[in-house]
Amino acid sequence: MSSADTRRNVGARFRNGGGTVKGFVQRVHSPHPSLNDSLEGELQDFLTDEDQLHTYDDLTKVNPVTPTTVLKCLQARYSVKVFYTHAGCTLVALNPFQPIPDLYSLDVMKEYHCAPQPKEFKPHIFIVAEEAYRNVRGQLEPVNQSLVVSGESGAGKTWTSRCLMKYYATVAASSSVVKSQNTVERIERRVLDSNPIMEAFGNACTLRNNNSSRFGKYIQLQLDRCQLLVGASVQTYLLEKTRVACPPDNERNFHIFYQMMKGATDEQRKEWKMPRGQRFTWLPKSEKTLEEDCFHETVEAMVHLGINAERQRQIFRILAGILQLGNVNFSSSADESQLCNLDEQSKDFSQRAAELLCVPAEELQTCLRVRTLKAGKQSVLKPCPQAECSMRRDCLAKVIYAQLFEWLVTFINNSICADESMWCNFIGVLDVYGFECFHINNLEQLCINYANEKLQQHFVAHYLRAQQEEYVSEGLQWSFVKYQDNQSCLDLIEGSPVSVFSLLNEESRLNRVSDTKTFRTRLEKELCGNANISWDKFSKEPHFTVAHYAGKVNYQIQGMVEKNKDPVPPELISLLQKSDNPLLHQIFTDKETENPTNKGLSKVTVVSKFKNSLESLMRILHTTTPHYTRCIKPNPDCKPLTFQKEEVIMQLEACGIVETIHISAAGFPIRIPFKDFMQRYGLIEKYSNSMSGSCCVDVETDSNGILRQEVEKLLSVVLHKAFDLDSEKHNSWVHCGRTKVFLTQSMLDLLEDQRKKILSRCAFSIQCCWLRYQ
Ligand code: AOV
Ligand code: MG
Repeated sequence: MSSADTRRNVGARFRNGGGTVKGFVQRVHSPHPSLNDSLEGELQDFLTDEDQLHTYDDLTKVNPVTPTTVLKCLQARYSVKVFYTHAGCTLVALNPFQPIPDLYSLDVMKEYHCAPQPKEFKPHIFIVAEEAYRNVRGQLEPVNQSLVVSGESGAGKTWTSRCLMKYYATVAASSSVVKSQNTVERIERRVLDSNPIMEAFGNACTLRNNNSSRFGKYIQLQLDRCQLLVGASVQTYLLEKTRVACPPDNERNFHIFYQMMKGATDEQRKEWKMPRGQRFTWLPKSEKTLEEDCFHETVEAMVHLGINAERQRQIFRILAGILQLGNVNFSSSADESQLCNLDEQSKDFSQRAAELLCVPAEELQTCLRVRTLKAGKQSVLKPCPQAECSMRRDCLAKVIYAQLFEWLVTFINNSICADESMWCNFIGVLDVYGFECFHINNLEQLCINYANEKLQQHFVAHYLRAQQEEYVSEGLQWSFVKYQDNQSCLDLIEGSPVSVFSLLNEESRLNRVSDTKTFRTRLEKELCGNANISWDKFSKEPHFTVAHYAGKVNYQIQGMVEKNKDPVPPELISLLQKSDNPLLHQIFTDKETENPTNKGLSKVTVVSKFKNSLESLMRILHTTTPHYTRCIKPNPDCKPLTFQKEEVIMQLEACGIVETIHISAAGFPIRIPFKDFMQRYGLIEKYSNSMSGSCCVDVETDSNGILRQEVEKLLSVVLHKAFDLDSEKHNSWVHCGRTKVFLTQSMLDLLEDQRKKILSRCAFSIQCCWLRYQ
């Protein structure tokens, strides 16, 4: 079926029902009765009736579905401050870039939570939240849910994730109390308080977003049998630790450093050796700054999570020590066999760094400037050249910061995770860094964009492909809607036997001096067959270009192999293990002194570790029912209420929203095996005929063939009763496959309605009988 055919089908689906169906569409889909009263006409006149465009709350109603009509519709809605729109199975969220009063208030949460059909209300992130919540309870089996929030950098993923967490902390509040380190807090409060801490340590101001997440996170909200929130656990992915020592031009370091600078008391400044006016090399001021740097909010959250005052003191001293390290500079000595020089200022800063990190000052200076070479059983000390000294200093800062972040995440997990016996299901919220394309991109962007490719693949596999393949395997008449599959791009990045990652790993293990050159040559030679990679042979800077699903990105080759090796000189780890700061000591005591030079092949590279962690995330996602939200950034400059068509259309095309709408509009997103279907809805037929008698089918023993007949009979009763539809016209609402029933959301809602009515009638009859009996 071509996309034009699909469009015809969509129209047909709405037209089939005649007047009665319109009434039904109105009930299920739209808070705008005026739209639905004349739905058919408006669908056809879509392009001429621009005044009404903003009323289309589901893009599947747009006819024809093209990038232009979808764009126009979203633009019209944005102009009247409507930011959410359904696109079949996904929710499109446009970023307003300004707080919208009352959009996320408690009252609004309650409204969506208490509604018999939340979809009757305006599209909102709370509909997605509520749908997932009800799905856990299960119309059929209880099943874990995942809320996958995607979109490019600055599109609103983290904001959306916060809204989702607040929603569950409100509607599923168990108010159970948890204790740790002399603090007692309600669990939902703790779960929410994990956000400001993780954002303070893991977010930063970038060119694309003032509060850009520099790590990925998947938080599982744990629910007990009564669907109450009893705990949570967080999994994080690859923190961009290079930022600590090398914040990119015009960007900032992690928020926490600025929060300390702004929020510290005089006493703390003294302790942290941070007098007013002190400049720190690693704290660049960028043009964009956050209006508030909420140090007190972070500290308060730490208190709520049970991080006591002494631990906090240790944390902030470590951070202050990192800042001092950044001001240590080396200059080459005339004689290569001598140590690099430290001027007086640098000596002071290294002295302060040592005091704050609680390590011996002399040893710190030596570790930064001297490499220990192993020659058999003997060790030889070799002075490092200037560039290597700087690299060792940066490496020290990065390893401390990354390990501190990891410790915090573990602490948070210990503080919010419920005992396994207490919870039975979870709702996972996924918020990873969005697709990035800067002027200069390196391994960090390659990993970030690879993560986005994986998510896109999950969407394509789960929704677009699986949905269609199942129609065919179940014997439904269906022709595929074409969609952009990103498998070849993923093969290029992570595939085997040869891919960017495999070559990068090989080069990292071989430890060659000219790794940039050989890596470049091997990429060109061994990956030239993949259409997703290209080179500008005349460019001075060695790079390669990957055609991602969301656009082309140039990656700089220089430094990539080294970043992938991520070597940590063992002397630095030994130094940190000697720290008198109990936290620093604890963090590094168990850390292996890994070194690619002496451990060779056993070293796990950055991309291998990242690939493994993403694969385990994907495995979890596959076991859950996913709900997708696509955040869209309506302009690149983060300007409030500004909609730039070119920006939006690129994002819509990249995430395949038009294909999604086609498949959703023409498809049947709900599938229920015959047996489960009869178990739940069998009573409708039974009670439609009479209020007594036995169930017409024994669902335990019947074969699929007989079950299918029963299902068809039941469906015809329901549809005939509701709309006076004869059986040839059922196809637009429901299909019976070989083993399952395929339904539209509207059909499911109708069945649920009928079931509820019957159950309440039964309850009423029982009550009457009982009263009479009395
Ligand atoms: P991101 O998570 O998608 O980017 P954020 O969630 O941080 O993007 O959103 C960027 C900014 O947009 C926020 O700081 C808010 O100022 C604003 N914003 C987003 N959604 C809303 C909303 N619904 N209402 C009001 N303002 C909003 V990145 O983390 O960079 O990929 O790595
Ligand atoms: Mg974010």
